[in-house]
Amino acid sequence: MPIITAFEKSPDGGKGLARDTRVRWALEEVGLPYDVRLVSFREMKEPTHLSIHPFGQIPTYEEGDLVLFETGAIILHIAQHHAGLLPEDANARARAITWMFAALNTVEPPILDLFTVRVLEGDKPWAAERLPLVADRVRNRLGQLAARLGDADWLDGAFSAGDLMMVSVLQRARPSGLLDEFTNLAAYVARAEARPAYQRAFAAQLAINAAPPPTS
Ligand code: GTB
Repeated sequence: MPIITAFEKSPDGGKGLARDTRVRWALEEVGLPYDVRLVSFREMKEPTHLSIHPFGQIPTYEEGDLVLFETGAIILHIAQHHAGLLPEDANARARAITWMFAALNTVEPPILDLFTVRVLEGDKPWAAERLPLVADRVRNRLGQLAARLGDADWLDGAFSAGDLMMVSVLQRARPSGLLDEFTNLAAYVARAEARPAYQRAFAAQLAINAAPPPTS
């Protein structure tokens, strides 16, 4: 059974925004049971964890001799070895993988910049000036994605790892209010979140993060 790592206590308090949720979701979609090893922020930076994740982050994925980090690589691995997340047709499969890369390389960076300026740099004197610039970059990207999605349920035919990754990335745009500016994208995310596999993944991370702290 694969083992993933996750925050002992996610800073989001169980909203599901930490990146173990997307790996849990992929595992649930393909029906693969998994174990979780929880790590503290201190443990993430210690040699044992650094030997499996060079950047001292979560999530990681261990399966026999195989050790992976980076959610893109982990979810691609899961999708390539288990039915349910990639189409059989070779071209359709390549397009689904393209959407995974698009989510990670083209859509996620401006959304993370927005999180940085809103949350991590919010007290800097220049934050108020920078915020609208970064927000407009997100708006531009979401507008392009919204135009492509149109009124389709998923990005390219049936639900795929490309949708799983795109939705996981879009969820980070929700707290700023920008996701809700695009009604078809907000509905796309809601549609994905209604999937039983997502619900199980969300509940599993919530059970850890909403639990009271240990008393000893
Ligand atoms: N590119 C890597 C991947 O996709 O796997 C990024 C991994 C990553 O950023 N991991 C974060 C981490 O370990 C957790 S998910 N951070 C600790 C560190 O770098 O020291 C990022 C995250 C954290 C918190 C929230 N939140 O509270 O809302 C959301 C997302």
